[in-house]
Amino acid sequence: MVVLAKGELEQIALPAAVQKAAPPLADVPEVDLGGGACRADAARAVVAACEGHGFFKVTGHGVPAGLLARVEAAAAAFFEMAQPEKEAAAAAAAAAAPGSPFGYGSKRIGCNGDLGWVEYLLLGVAAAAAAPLPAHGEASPSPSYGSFRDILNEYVVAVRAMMWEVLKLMAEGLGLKEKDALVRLVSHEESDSVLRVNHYPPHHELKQQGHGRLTGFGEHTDPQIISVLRSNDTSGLEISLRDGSWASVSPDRKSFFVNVGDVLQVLTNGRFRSVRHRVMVSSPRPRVSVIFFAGPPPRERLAPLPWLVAEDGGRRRYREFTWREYKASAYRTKLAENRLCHFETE
Ligand code: GA4
Repeated sequence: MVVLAKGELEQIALPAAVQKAAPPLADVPEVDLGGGACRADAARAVVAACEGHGFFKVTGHGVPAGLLARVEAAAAAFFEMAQPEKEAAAAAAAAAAPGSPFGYGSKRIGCNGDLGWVEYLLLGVAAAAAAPLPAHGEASPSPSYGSFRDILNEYVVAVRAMMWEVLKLMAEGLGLKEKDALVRLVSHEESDSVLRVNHYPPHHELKQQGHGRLTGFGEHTDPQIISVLRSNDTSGLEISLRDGSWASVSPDRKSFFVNVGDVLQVLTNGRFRSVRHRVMVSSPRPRVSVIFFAGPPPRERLAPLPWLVAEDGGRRRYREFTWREYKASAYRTKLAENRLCHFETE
């Protein structure tokens, strides 16, 4: 990890007044996909969680524990490599999509000056091939990156299947006539999804200087439809509650955590909540998380679903826009900004 300049330290290290750790979230909503509950109950639980925190835990997901362990080990090995090696290894991902944020990054998040105590790998996911870029089989600059990419491909296939199941349950719980209305958006061959692997290194030296808690990834909402996160056993994730306070989410490496994204808030006419969240770094152990952000095709026209507008007494809370338009607007914002306000009808 690169040494921080003074201005950067001020942005990442919190002032003493906000050093206090957030209390744990007491009622993490849980959805068991393993058939423990009847389907209608699971669908109701998904909807209630999306309306409440906009966040829930998924158990009984069917993604093999062995695959999760391999992803975790490969990610740790990747981030242990020397800086130039990491940059070179991931350069192919950036070259495959020029002008995109893809590739390896350290501290800098997006392109509008956001900083965090994090290094990451950001990869585009080709929906048709279910493969992060660059596609499987291409020459890789290092054998270790090549095998990491293969493991991530396997992970994407498994997580997508689980995510589709969650989206089907959502559609059922919302009473949509078209049961695959949401799955369709993320499974199209042009669907624009992203895989992010984050590594939050421990910060022994800064801790000794009195900076107990650092901002790993600053507060924000995710722009896409849903995000599916899995982390190792290190804490750090916090979500914002409706009263504006923050609650920490206890890590659970056996489960996944699902976030409602901005587009899903729009599709549901504001019924589901795109949850504001952040990652704070205070643990002596590194945190590693992998997040799959499922987005629609760039040309897709997005607007509140008619059924949900009707249920809301005909009030349409957002205007229609394309995902390309939304993304362009999002990339002009800083992380913490409210990106949906530009698309509200009143
Ligand atoms: C937040 C969710 C995903 O990590 C991400 C991020 C993206 C980036 O890191 O390039 C953004 C951020 C995220 C929202 C606003 C813009 C874009 C950084 C930023 C300041 C990959 C995404 O899709 O949006």
